[in-house]
Amino acid sequence: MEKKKTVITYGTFDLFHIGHLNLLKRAKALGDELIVAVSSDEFNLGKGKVCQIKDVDRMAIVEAIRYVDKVIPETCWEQKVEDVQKYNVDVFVMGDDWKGKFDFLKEYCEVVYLPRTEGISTTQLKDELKK
Ligand code: C2G
Repeated sequence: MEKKKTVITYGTFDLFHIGHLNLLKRAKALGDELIVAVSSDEFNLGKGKVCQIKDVDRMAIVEAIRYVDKVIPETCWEQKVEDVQKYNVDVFVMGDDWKGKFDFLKEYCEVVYLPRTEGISTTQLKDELKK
Protein backbone atom coordinates (compact mmCIF):
# COMPACT_ATOMS: atom_id res chain seq x y z
CA MET A 1 0.00 0.00 0.00
CA GLU A 2 1.70 3.17 -1.24
CA LYS A 3 1.86 6.14 1.22
CA LYS A 4 -0.78 8.76 0.47
CA LYS A 5 0.71 11.86 -1.12
CA THR A 6 -0.03 14.75 1.25
CA VAL A 7 -0.25 18.35 0.02
CA ILE A 8 -0.37 21.43 2.26
CA THR A 9 -1.12 25.09 1.60
CA TYR A 10 -1.57 28.20 3.74
CA GLY A 11 -3.81 31.22 3.40
CA THR A 12 -6.26 33.73 4.80
CA PHE A 13 -9.15 32.88 2.42
CA ASP A 14 -11.06 36.03 3.38
CA LEU A 15 -14.19 36.69 1.26
CA PHE A 16 -13.66 33.31 -0.39
CA HIS A 17 -13.49 33.68 -4.19
CA ILE A 18 -12.66 31.80 -7.40
CA GLY A 19 -8.94 32.52 -7.04
CA HIS A 20 -8.95 30.61 -3.76
CA LEU A 21 -11.03 27.79 -5.24
CA ASN A 22 -8.73 27.40 -8.25
CA LEU A 23 -5.70 27.24 -5.97
CA LEU A 24 -7.24 24.57 -3.73
CA LYS A 25 -8.44 22.53 -6.73
CA ARG A 26 -4.99 22.57 -8.32
CA ALA A 27 -3.24 21.90 -5.01
CA LYS A 28 -5.38 18.81 -4.44
CA ALA A 29 -4.59 17.57 -7.93
CA LEU A 30 -0.92 17.36 -6.90
CA GLY A 31 -1.59 14.58 -4.38
CA ASP A 32 -4.11 12.38 -2.56
CA GLU A 33 -5.00 14.57 0.40
CA LEU A 34 -4.94 18.34 0.93
CA ILE A 35 -4.36 20.04 4.27
CA VAL A 36 -5.14 23.77 4.43
CA ALA A 37 -3.77 26.01 7.19
CA VAL A 38 -6.11 28.99 7.56
CA SER A 39 -4.69 32.08 9.24
CA SER A 40 -6.14 33.08 12.62
CA ASP A 41 -7.46 36.62 13.13
CA GLU A 42 -4.68 37.16 15.68
CA PHE A 43 -1.99 36.11 13.18
CA ASN A 44 -3.51 38.38 10.54
CA LEU A 45 -3.54 41.33 12.95
CA GLY A 46 0.19 40.74 13.32
CA LYS A 47 0.43 41.10 9.52
CA GLY A 48 -1.61 44.33 9.73
CA LYS A 49 -4.44 42.53 7.98
CA VAL A 50 -8.06 42.88 9.18
CA CYS A 51 -10.36 40.18 7.78
CA GLN A 52 -14.01 40.73 6.87
CA ILE A 53 -14.82 37.15 7.86
CA LYS A 54 -13.69 35.84 11.26
CA ASP A 55 -11.25 32.94 11.38
CA VAL A 56 -13.69 30.25 12.58
CA ASP A 57 -15.99 31.03 9.63
CA ARG A 58 -13.12 31.17 7.13
CA MET A 59 -12.03 27.75 8.41
CA ALA A 60 -15.58 26.34 8.15
CA ILE A 61 -15.91 27.55 4.55
CA VAL A 62 -12.55 26.06 3.50
CA GLU A 63 -13.38 22.80 5.29
CA ALA A 64 -16.58 22.52 3.21
CA ILE A 65 -14.66 22.62 -0.07
CA ARG A 66 -14.62 19.16 -1.71
CA TYR A 67 -10.88 19.40 -2.49
CA VAL A 68 -9.98 19.94 1.18
CA ASP A 69 -9.38 16.98 3.49
CA LYS A 70 -8.22 18.76 6.65
CA VAL A 71 -8.09 22.32 7.98
CA ILE A 72 -5.63 23.48 10.64
CA PRO A 73 -5.08 26.97 12.10
CA GLU A 74 -2.16 29.09 10.94
CA THR A 75 -1.04 31.04 13.99
CA CYS A 76 2.56 32.01 13.13
CA TRP A 77 5.07 32.17 10.26
CA GLU A 78 7.34 29.58 11.88
CA GLN A 79 4.89 26.66 12.04
CA LYS A 80 5.41 25.49 8.45
CA VAL A 81 8.48 23.28 9.09
CA GLU A 82 6.75 21.69 12.09
CA ASP A 83 3.53 21.15 10.09
CA VAL A 84 5.37 19.60 7.13
CA GLN A 85 7.05 17.13 9.48
CA LYS A 86 4.03 16.49 11.71
CA TYR A 87 1.73 15.69 8.77
CA ASN A 88 4.38 13.94 6.62
CA VAL A 89 3.75 16.46 3.88
CA ASP A 90 5.09 15.64 0.38
CA VAL A 91 4.17 18.85 -1.40
CA PHE A 92 3.94 22.47 -0.15
CA VAL A 93 1.91 24.67 -2.51
CA MET A 94 1.36 28.45 -2.66
CA GLY A 95 0.28 30.96 -5.28
CA ASP A 96 3.24 32.47 -7.14
CA ASP A 97 2.86 35.84 -5.42
CA TRP A 98 4.89 33.96 -2.80
CA LYS A 99 7.43 32.62 -5.33
CA GLY A 100 10.74 31.92 -3.63
CA LYS A 101 9.55 32.92 -0.15
CA PHE A 102 9.21 29.34 1.10
CA ASP A 103 12.14 27.68 -0.70
CA PHE A 104 13.64 26.85 2.72
CA LEU A 105 11.00 24.08 2.87
CA LYS A 106 12.68 22.31 -0.07
CA GLU A 107 14.77 20.52 2.57
CA TYR A 108 11.62 18.79 3.80
CA CYS A 109 9.26 18.48 0.81
CA GLU A 110 8.56 19.52 -2.76
CA VAL A 111 7.73 23.27 -3.03
CA VAL A 112 5.32 24.32 -5.81
CA TYR A 113 4.23 27.88 -6.67
CA LEU A 114 1.12 27.98 -8.85
CA PRO A 115 0.16 30.93 -11.09
CA ARG A 116 -2.45 33.14 -9.41
CA THR A 117 -5.93 33.52 -10.92
CA GLU A 118 -5.93 36.87 -12.73
CA GLY A 119 -8.42 39.66 -12.05
CA ILE A 120 -9.60 38.71 -8.57
CA SER A 121 -8.35 39.35 -5.05
CA THR A 122 -9.83 39.96 -1.64
CA THR A 123 -8.39 43.49 -1.64
CA GLN A 124 -10.00 44.23 -5.02
CA LEU A 125 -13.37 42.91 -3.80
CA LYS A 126 -13.15 45.09 -0.66
CA ASP A 127 -12.32 48.19 -2.73
CA GLU A 128 -15.13 47.54 -5.20
CA LEU A 129 -17.65 46.98 -2.39
CA LYS A 130 -16.67 50.31 -0.83
CA LYS A 131 -17.67 52.27 -3.96
N1 C2G B 1 -4.59 33.14 -4.75
C1 C2G B 1 -4.58 32.86 -6.11
N2 C2G B 1 -5.20 33.70 -6.95
C2 C2G B 1 -5.82 34.82 -6.50
C3 C2G B 1 -5.84 35.11 -5.12
C4 C2G B 1 -5.21 34.24 -4.24
O1 C2G B 1 -4.01 31.84 -6.55
N3 C2G B 1 -6.43 35.65 -7.41
C5 C2G B 1 -3.90 32.21 -3.85
C6 C2G B 1 -2.76 32.86 -3.08
O2 C2G B 1 -1.58 32.90 -3.85
C7 C2G B 1 -2.62 31.92 -1.88
C8 C2G B 1 -4.07 31.44 -1.67
O3 C2G B 1 -4.80 31.74 -2.87
O4 C2G B 1 -1.81 30.80 -2.23
C9 C2G B 1 -4.72 32.16 -0.50
O5 C2G B 1 -4.67 33.55 -0.79
P1 C2G B 1 -4.79 34.56 0.48
O6 C2G B 1 -5.98 34.19 1.26
O7 C2G B 1 -4.64 35.95 -0.04
O8 C2G B 1 -3.52 34.10 1.31
P2 C2G B 1 -2.34 35.04 1.87
O9 C2G B 1 -2.93 36.22 2.51
O10 C2G B 1 -1.39 35.19 0.75
O11 C2G B 1 -1.76 34.15 3.06
O12 C2G B 1 1.70 31.90 5.36
C10 C2G B 1 1.15 32.24 4.11
C11 C2G B 1 -0.06 33.13 4.27
O13 C2G B 1 -1.02 32.61 5.16
C12 C2G B 1 -0.68 33.32 2.90
